[in-house]
Amino acid sequence: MQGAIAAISTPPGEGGIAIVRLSGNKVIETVDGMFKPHRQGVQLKARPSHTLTLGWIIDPEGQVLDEALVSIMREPHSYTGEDVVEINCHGGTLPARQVLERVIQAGIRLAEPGEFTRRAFLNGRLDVSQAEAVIDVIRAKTDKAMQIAVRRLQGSTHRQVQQLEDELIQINALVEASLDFPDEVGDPDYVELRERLQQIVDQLDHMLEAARRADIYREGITIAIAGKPNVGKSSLLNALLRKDKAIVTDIPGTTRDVIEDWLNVKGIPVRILDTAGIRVTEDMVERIGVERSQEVIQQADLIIFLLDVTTGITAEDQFIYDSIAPNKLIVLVNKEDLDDKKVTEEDLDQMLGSVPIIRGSVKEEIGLKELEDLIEELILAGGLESDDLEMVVNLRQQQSLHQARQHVQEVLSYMETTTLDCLGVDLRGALESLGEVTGKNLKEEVLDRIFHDFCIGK
Ligand SMILES: Nc1nc2c(ncn2[C@@H]2O[C@H](COP(=O)(O)OP(=O)(O)OP(=O)(O)O)[C@@H](O)[C@H]2O)c(=O)[nH]1
Ligand SMILES: [Mg+2]
Repeated sequence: MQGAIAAISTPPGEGGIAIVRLSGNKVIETVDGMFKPHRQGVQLKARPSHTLTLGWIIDPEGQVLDEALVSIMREPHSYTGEDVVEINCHGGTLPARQVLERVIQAGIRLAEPGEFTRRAFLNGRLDVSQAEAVIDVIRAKTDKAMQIAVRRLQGSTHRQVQQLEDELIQINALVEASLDFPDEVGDPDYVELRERLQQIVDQLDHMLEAARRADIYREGITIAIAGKPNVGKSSLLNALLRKDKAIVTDIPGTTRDVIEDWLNVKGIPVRILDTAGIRVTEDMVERIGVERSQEVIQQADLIIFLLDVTTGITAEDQFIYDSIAPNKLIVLVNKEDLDDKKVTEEDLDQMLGSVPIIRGSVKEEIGLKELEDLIEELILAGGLESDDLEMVVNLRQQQSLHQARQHVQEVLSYMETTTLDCLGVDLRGALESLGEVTGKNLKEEVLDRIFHDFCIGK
């Protein structure tokens, strides 16, 4: 067991309880030295694993710091695989801080970010892809993102990669047999070899494709609402969010900053941005707002471009349209509830070509359902089939899978024309890259980077 570490594992601020977590050598004995159980004569070190004990945490002078429920979990059946103590203090910042300070006084070191999880990894409780899934579980913004992360936590990636590794090891053995015993074994069966390697490439492609599509569940996508002043952008934001988030007035130039919020579209987290109406303006504050808006519009994955039916298509509209790539655009012709209609089909045809167009009224909620369906359709076009869930890997793992694929592809390209020991080099390269996915072959600095993404106390 390694030296003991401790941290507050609950978020800062007020709450029902706060937990100070300890892991490592002699943590149970150390807490015994600062704990006075309500039931006299009880000692934590004599208690069985996975039990709770209620009592007082006391300072060296015997003064009570807090009442706490202390749980102990002995190695190897704990999160880290080491002896773990969790002190459940009263909520609020102070009790947990005082208890942590007391623990540190007793000679236990403060944990680094992710150090508990890192120990779980080092003790074989988790592989790296599971450790990374822990972060995704913590950060999941929708049910679907959570579902994907939990699957990975259960080790689904590990099993997939293991199968590919087994297959590669067998193929490598075939190649080595031919290399070591050319007279007895002869050349490998190239037709069979090619078939089996191609299957590995196909499987890797499948995993990479699933990962790419799953990314949107984790990262989400960004939709920007764009248009000239007063077309109804903020009204649309409020309607989509079903709350009064942005200020709406009939004064052009109301919104001066980018306003954002999250929507959940079939499990995909969608960041939706209301922007300042884009126009040339002398007002300095508004101008900064316009610049910011132009920036976020450029970066958005999808843009809802609003036109005002009562103004017709103006030079301002044309200017905004020209700055947006048409492949990620939905046009909403707004204010159709009003009689003064100046946007004709011909106008739209001429300006927009094949971009999807909805005519409606945000105020009267006409066309909103249609807009939401269209957004959903466009987003889900890049979405995930349910049986792909098993295969989702993160960016780091995608890179390793990609490298493995390159190695196997190399073997396929040169199989008949190169020497057997050259093939062996690439086969072993592929195996090494696959080992990185689950963390078997990860270098120390990569591990450092992974675990530093965690919060302290996890
Ligand atoms: N009649 C009618 N009025 C609307 C409709 N949508 C928005 N409006 C009105 O248009 C005015 C401007 O709406 P906003 O949502 O503030 O427009 P905006 O595009 O955010 O404007 P800026 O922030 O100034 O760029 C308000 O008075 C709204 O009530 C609609 O569908 N029909
Ligand atoms: Mg606005």
